[in-house]
Order: sequence, then structure tokens, then C-alpha cells
Amino acid sequence: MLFNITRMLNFKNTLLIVLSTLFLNCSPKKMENLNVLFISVDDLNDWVGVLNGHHQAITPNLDKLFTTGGVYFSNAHSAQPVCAASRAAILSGKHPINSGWYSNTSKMATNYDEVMKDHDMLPEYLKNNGYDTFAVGKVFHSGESDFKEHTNDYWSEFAPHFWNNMEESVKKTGRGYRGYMFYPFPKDGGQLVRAYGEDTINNYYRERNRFYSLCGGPLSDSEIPEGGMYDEQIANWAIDKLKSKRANPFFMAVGFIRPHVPYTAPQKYFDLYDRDSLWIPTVPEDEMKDIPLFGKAIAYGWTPKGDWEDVREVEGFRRDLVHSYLACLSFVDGQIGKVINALNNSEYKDNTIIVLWSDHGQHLGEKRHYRKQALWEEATKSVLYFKTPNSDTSGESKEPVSLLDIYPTLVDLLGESNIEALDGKSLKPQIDNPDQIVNNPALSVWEYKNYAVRSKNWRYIHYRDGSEELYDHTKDPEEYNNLANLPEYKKVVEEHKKWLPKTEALPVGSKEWTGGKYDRLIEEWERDSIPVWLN
Ligand SMILES: [Ca+2]
Ligand SMILES: [Ca+2]
Repeated sequence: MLFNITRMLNFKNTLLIVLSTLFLNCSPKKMENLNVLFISVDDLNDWVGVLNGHHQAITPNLDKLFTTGGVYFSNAHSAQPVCAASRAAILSGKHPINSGWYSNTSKMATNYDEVMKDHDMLPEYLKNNGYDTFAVGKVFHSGESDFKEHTNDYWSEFAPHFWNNMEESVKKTGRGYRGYMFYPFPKDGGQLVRAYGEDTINNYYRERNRFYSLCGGPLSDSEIPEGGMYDEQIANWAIDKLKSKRANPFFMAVGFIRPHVPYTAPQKYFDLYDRDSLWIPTVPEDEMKDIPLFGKAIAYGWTPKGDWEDVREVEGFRRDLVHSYLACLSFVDGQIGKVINALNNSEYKDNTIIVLWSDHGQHLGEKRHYRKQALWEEATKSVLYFKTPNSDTSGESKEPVSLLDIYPTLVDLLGESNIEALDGKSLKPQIDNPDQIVNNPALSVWEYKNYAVRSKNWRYIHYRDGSEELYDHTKDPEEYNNLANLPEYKKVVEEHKKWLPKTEALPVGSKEWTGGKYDRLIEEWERDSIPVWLN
């Protein structure tokens, strides 16, 4: 009897071994057990020391990270230069032209299954491959998810929204601006509140809640939430996680919120700079003369008289904004430094991939425009950095790349090749050799059917009314001179036109295109007159 049982067990074991061998042979290659530290920074443009967008920027932690191993991409561009759509593109791996997830994202969830049918969101993909996945801060636009039904498919654990427990005194200055995650506002609400007065702001806010968020200033200790700035709390949560022992590899998304407007940070970061000697980006007097009407409508912005005009009318406002943005940058650089130091002091130091990205850039008055939401260099250009323990190359890749490439790159670095469903391309060739030539321009879209194609040396813009811009980055990195209508550049325009999409998804939730805010603004200008400052 005993003999028989042993024989049966042996048979069962043999069967199991045969079956599992068969199974292993059929299954894809096992993912490498590397951890991933996935850091995002909201609205960070190239005013990072090593990227040289502003020569006075103080960002020692980012500079050190970018220049001591790994590859930074100095020509990386957002698929759609606004928070929610850019992040949805990065995390889904789908370009807005294929998902329909453009700037109006309230309906994004309605075609989720259609967009995601062949694949998972990045954290979900890793979770399904044995990873512990963590999120803290602004990863998707709303934090851990913009798709509430799917949140638990993405994350093993996500941090609480620290801003939910905001003190009344901190709430008071912001007047209900969007998500509380962007608080605190400056003491009296900011420069536009001062300029227009409380009543105007409160009345106007009902229609246009982005009105007064364009502001900045230092915060004293009493104006900062009790647990610290939200980015400090985000860094602390991530640092705690890095101290824990894990059986599984982890993917940790750490989403910093500054330097998003309002540009506020603790006073000490403002004190790093001499306000009066700061370089302010040059805007030529005739800058807008060669910009098509559609571009002018985009430049107009959100405030009552238009961002540029409102900023110009308040004494010292533009200098305040530049100073405040730089202070926010140094502040968030400090938080990033803390997390990187924690990683380097942890047991995960040598088996963790670091990815760092911003969702798009930021205008500080260039093209008479502020914030993002445009197709010029300042808006689409982002920050992107990869470091992997499997490669000891380091340096700068100057090839144009898209933030859409993040998902396929990570999958590739982890040893998988199943990336057909994704719209981006793996950047592993450039990570292995930063001098690798790729010749694959980045395509950005702003709202529906307005495109920028960024090749190595050119930016070509094509608005949905057919008007165009072309800039030669070898001679004109500030994009002052639009060459699109000059006959000698016809060939360059034609070459870049080939990269425009042949088809594009309608904005999700719409059955036909009936025009948008810019079309209506242009109609209004054609009826009355265009603001003088845009001529
Ligand atoms: Ca953003
Ligand atoms: Ca110009």
C-alpha cells in the first residue's frame, strides 16, 4: 500500500514537472525583477540647471542625478501639453489621436474599454506581472487614478490625499481653485486678486476657474499645512516605503505637484535667488506678427484681458512669476533629492530603475503666453530621464522623443517585448548609447487637430484651420521667426507634414466636431477686433 502511494506521488510529481516545463516553455520570458522608481514633476520645463533653460536655476539634486549615470533626453515632448491628457497618454501608452483623450477629459472613462482593450495601464501591467505597485501624489491628474472603477487594478497601495485634511486658514486664500492639491495660495490670493479685487475674482470665478491661479509668492511657516507642503508629505511617504522589506519587486509612482501654479513655496527657496537680477526670457516687440490667428487665440490664455496683458499691467508681476517658478523648482528639486538619497541608502540601490519625467513644459511669457496648453517649444518640451542598473552608459540624448515612449521603454528594460499595443517606441537604444540616431519626430497635439511635429532641428506647427508655423532650431532656438510661409522652406514643411496623422479620433464623448473655444474666440475677434497686444 505504502509503495503504491509513493508510486502515485512520484507519478503525480513527474506529471507536474512535465506540465510545468510545458507551461514555462509556452509562457513569455520572465520579467526581470528590477524595481522601478517612477518620479513625475508637474509642469516642469527645462529650467533645470543641466538642461540650461534658465542659467540661474538652482537644481543641485536633478543636476547630480542627471550627470551621475543614466541618460537624460533633452528633446523630449509631451503628447498633449496639459496635465490630465499628457498623463493619460503616458500611463496608457496611447496617443490622444488614438484614444480621443484630448484636453477635455471629463468623459475619458466612457471609452476606456475601447482604448485599453489590448493592454493594461502601466501600473496594472506590472501588478499583473508580480509587482507591488504604489502611488503617492499626482500620478494621474487626480492622483492615483482618473478612472475610479479601475484604481484597484492599478495599485497594491496608494497614499491618502494629504490635502483632504487642509486647515481652513490654508483653504481661505485659494477660493476653491480646482483640486486642493495645488494649495497653498499666496497670503492674499495672489497678484490678480490684488489687482482685480475680491468681488471681481469671486464673480468671475464662476465662469472661469483658472482666472487667478497664475500667481506666486513665498509662504511663511504659518501658511504651510501642519504636515508640511504636500510635496514634502509625498516625499516622506515614498521614503518610508523605501525602508520597507519586500518579497516582490516594486513599482513606485511618486508624483510631485510643484512647480504647477500657484507658484508658492516656503520663503527659504525664494531667498536662494536675487529677484532683481533674474534673467527674464526675452519677448521681441513684434513676436506675434508672424503667428497665425489660431496661434494668437491659443496665446490669449485664461484671464479677463488675456494672460500677457493682465501680467503686464501689474507692476513687477512677470518678475514675480519667474522668481516664484524658480523657487518652486528649487523646492521640488529638494524633495526629489530626499527620495533619491533614500533610494541610495536603501537595499534597493543597485536593483532599481529610475524614471523621472514632467508631463509638459511651461511658458513664462514667451510667445506672450503663460503656463502650458500650446504647441510651442516651452509648452511641449518636458523633462525625461532613465537610469537602469543594467546599463552603465550615461549622458544626454538629443534625439526627439515622446513621453509616450516611457511605457514601452520600461517594458523593454524589464525584459519584455510585448509592446505592440503601445503607440510609443522603446528608448532602450538611446539608453544603451545616448549618441544613437533615431530620426523619429515627436508628435504633440493641442486639443483636436492642432499639431506640432518636433524633429531634431525643426518645429512644424499645423493648426486645424490649415495655418502653419515652422522654426529652425539650429538658428532660432527661441522660435522667434516663423518660416512656414517662405517659399524656400516649402520642402521642409512638406517633409514635416508627412508626420501628421492621417486619421484622428474625435474627442471622446463627441460624435462630430463642432468647433471649440479657439474657433469661437477667433470669430469674436473677426467680428470686433483682435487685442492690440496680439498683433
Ligand atoms: Ca501638468
Ligand atoms: Ca515671431
